Amino acid sequence: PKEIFLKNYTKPDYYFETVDLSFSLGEEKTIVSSKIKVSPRVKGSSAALVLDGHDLKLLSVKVEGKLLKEGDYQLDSRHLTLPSLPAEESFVLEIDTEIYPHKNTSLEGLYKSSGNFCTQCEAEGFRKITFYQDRPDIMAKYTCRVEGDKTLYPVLLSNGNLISQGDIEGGRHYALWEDPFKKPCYLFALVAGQLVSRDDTFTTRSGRQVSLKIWTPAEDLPKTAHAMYSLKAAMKWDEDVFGLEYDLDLFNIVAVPDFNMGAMENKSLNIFNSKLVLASPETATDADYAAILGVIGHEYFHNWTGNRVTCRDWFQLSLKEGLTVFRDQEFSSDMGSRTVKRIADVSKLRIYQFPQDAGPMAHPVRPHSYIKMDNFYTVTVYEKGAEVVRMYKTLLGTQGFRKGIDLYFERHDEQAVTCEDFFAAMRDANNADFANFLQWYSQAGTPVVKVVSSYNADARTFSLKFSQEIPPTPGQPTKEPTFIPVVVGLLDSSGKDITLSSVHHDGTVQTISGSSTILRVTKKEEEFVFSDIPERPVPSLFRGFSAPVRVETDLSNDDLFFLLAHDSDEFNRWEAGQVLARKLMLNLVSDFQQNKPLALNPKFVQGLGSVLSDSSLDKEFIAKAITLPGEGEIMDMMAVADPDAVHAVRKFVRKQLASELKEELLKIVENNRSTEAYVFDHSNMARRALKNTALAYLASLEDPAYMELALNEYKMATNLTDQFAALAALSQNPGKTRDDILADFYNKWQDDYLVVNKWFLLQSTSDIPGNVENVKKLLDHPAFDLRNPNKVYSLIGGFCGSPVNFHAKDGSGYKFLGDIVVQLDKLNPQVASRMVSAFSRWKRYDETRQGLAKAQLEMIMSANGLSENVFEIASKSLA
Ligand code: DPP
Ligand code: ZN
Repeated sequence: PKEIFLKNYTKPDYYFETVDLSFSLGEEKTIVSSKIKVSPRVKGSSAALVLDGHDLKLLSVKVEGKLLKEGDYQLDSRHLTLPSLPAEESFVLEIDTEIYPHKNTSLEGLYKSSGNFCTQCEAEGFRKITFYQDRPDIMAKYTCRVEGDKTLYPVLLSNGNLISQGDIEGGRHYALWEDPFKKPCYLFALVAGQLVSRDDTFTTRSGRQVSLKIWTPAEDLPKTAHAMYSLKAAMKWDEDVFGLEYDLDLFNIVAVPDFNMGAMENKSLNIFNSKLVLASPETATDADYAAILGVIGHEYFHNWTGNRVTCRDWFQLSLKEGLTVFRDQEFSSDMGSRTVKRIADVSKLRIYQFPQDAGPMAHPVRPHSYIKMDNFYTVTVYEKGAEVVRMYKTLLGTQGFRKGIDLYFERHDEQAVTCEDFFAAMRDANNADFANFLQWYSQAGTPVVKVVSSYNADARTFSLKFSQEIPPTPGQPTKEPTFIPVVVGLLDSSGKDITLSSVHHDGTVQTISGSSTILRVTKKEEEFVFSDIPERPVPSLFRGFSAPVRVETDLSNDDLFFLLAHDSDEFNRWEAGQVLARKLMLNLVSDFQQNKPLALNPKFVQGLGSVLSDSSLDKEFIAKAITLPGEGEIMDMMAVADPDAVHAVRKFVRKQLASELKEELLKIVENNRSTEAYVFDHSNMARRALKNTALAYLASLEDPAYMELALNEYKMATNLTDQFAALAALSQNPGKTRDDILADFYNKWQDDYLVVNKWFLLQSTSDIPGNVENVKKLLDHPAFDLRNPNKVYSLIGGFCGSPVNFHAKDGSGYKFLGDIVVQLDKLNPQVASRMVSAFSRWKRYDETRQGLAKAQLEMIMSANGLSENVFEIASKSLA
C-alpha cells in the first residue's frame, strides 16, 4: 500500500469544466456513460491524463468522438491513463463503464440498500462509479440522467434541479438533473427507489421559496417530522447567525438503512443514515432527537462550509469538517442549553480524541500523510478541528469571527482551498496577531499545560505561571510551543468574581475591565501577574474549556470544592467536580490494587449532594455533574491501564454515592415524572435526564425496592427515553428480572430495526462477566447482519467500548474482535477498519494483555487480501 503526502501536492494537469453523466440502472449491472469537457491547465501540455477507477469494467473510451483502441490507453486495477491528447485546447472525453451495485457491500460508490440505489462518494468513492480525476480540486458543473425500471424505481434523484423526466419503452423512465454550481465529485449523488416524501417549504430572507423533501420508505414517513423541524431550524439559524442563505430551489434528504457514516452533504441531495433522520417519541430517545438536530444542521451547514467553498486536497478535511462541527455545536447550543452542550462536547473530546492523540494513530488536525483517507475521518479532524475554530472565536469575539467568515466567503466562493486560507481570512479581517497559532494544524498530541499560582499579600498581586509541553507522537518526536488562549476569572472568598483591572506580562501592562480575561500563552514558559487583588483568590482557569489541552494545576481539593460550589462559569463548576472525581478515583484504584479497603471521601458525597439539591441549577447540568468520569478517562491517567481495577472502583463509587444520597435520588425520580405527551425541548429533556440518571444510581444498589421502582418506570413509560433508561437501569444487574425485561423489550420492538439496534447495544456494552459469550450468540440472532454498519457498530463496536469484557484477561474479547475484523474486511473495509481501531492502544495495558492483543493484530496483518483501510490501522498500531 502506498502512502500519500501533503508535501507532494501538485496542481492537476487537466481541469474538468462540465460533466454529463448518464446511468442506466439494472438488476445485474448498471451502465455509466460520462462525457467530460477537459481543458489543460497549461495550453499545449503533453502531460498524461490519469483517471482513477476501481472495480469498474471499461466498455469504451472516446476522445473528440473518436473511439480509442487498446494500446491508445493504459488500464490497470486502479487507473486509466491516456498518454497523448489534443491538449492545445479543451476536448471532449467520453467513457462508458459497467458496474455491479447489487454486489457492492463496501457501501462506497453506487450500491443498493434495502432494494434502493444510493451513492456515497466521499472521500474516494466516485472512482467506483466511473473513471475520473477523483480529487476535490477538480470542480465541474454536472448534469445527470438517470434511467431505470419505473415500478421498481419510481423515484429518480440527483443533484441540482430537475430539468425533464418521462417514460421510455420497456416499462422504464428517466429523469434529467442539472446542478448549476461547480462541485468536486465527492459531492455527487444519485438515489433511485421506492420512496415517498414529507414536503415542506422554506422562504429564505431574500424571498427564495425552497421546496424541502425528506424521502423514506412509506412506512417510515411519519417518523420524519423532527428531521423536517430540524432542517427548517438550521436554515433559519444559518441566516440569522452567519448571513448564509440556501442557494437552490430544492433541498432533498434521503434516509437509507445501510450507510457507513452518519450522513453526507451531497449538493442539494443529502443522504442520511436512517438512524439520524427517523424519530418518534415511542422509538427514539432524547439523545437521538438531539443527534438528529445536530447532524441535519451539520449537513445543511456544509452547503456553504464544504460545498460552496471546498478543500483543495483531503489533507485539508478539517477546513470543512472542523468548521462545520463548530457550526453544528453552536446551532445545538442556541437551540438548547449552551453549558450542557459544551460539557457534552468536551466529554466527547476527552473520551475519544485525547486517547487518539496519545496513541499510534495520533495525527495533526491537518494530517501530513495517509494510506487510506477514510481512516482520517477522525475525532481529531472533526472535534479537535472544531476546538481550533472555536479558539478563533474566543480570540476575536462574535463580531470579529463573523468578519473573518464573511471575508473567507468573499475571497473563496466556488474555490477549493486550504486551512491557511481560512487562517488568513480570520487574521486579515481583524488585523489580528495570531502568533504561533498555525501550530495547531501541524502538530499532533494534546498539549499539557501546568499552572502554578501565587499570591503576594503585600503587593496585592496574584501570579499565574504557565508552562506547556506537547508530548511526542509518531513521526513528531519534538514539538514547538503553540498559542493557547486561557480564559481566566478570579474568585474572592465569598465566591464572587473579582473585577480585574490590569495584568502584567513580559514587561507590558494590559488594562482589563470585567470579571474574566483572555491570557495569550504562546511560549514554553510564561508568567502573568494580576494587580490590585485584595485577597488570595481561587483562579477559575480555561473557562468554557478555552483550549483543547490537559491542565494540571496546584489547586487544592478545597479550592476545587469551592469552584464546584461557586464558579460563575458553569462549565468550570462541572469541571471542578470532574477533576475531583478523577483524583479521587485514581487514589481508589491504587488502594484497590494494593488490596486496601475502599472508602469514599465524605466531602465528595457532600459536594455532589449539594449540587443535587440546588434547585437553581439546570436539571441537565445536575445530571452531568453527578455523572462520574468514564473508565477510559481514568485509565488514560494511569502508567499501565488496569481495566478491572478501574471498573471495580467506578462501580464502588457509584454504589456508595447511590447509597448515601438515596433519599435525594428517590425524590428526584418522583418529582420529575410526567404523564404529558413527549415534547422535545430543553426543559423536558433536562427533566428526563435528571430523573433517569437518578434512577440508574438507585437501581445500581440491587435493592428489590429500587428494582421494583425501575420496573414500574419501564411499564409506565410513555416514550422511549424513559422506557429505555429504565431498561438500562434494570439490566445493570444480572438475573431473571434482567433476562425477562430484555426479552419483553425485544418482543415489543422486533419490527423496528433502529430500536432493535439499541437492544443490541445495551447487551454488548454490559459489564456482566463473560459477556463475550452472549455477544457471540447475538451474532447469530435473526435481527443481526454483518453487512449493516449500524448493527456492527451496536453489537461489535459496543462490545469493544466496554473495558472489562473487551479487555478480559483470558484474551476472549481480543480473539472475538480479531476474528470479526477478518470476516468484516471482506465485506466492508471502512467498517472493519473502524472496528480494528479498538486494538490501537494495546501498549497501554499489562504484559499479558499486550501479548494477547498483539497476537490478534499480527493475525489480522497476515490475513489474505487485507484492505488498505485495515492494513493502515493494524500496521501503525503494531509499529
Ligand atoms: N458526511 C460526513 C460529514 O458530514 C463527511 N463529509 O461529516
Ligand atoms: Zn461534515
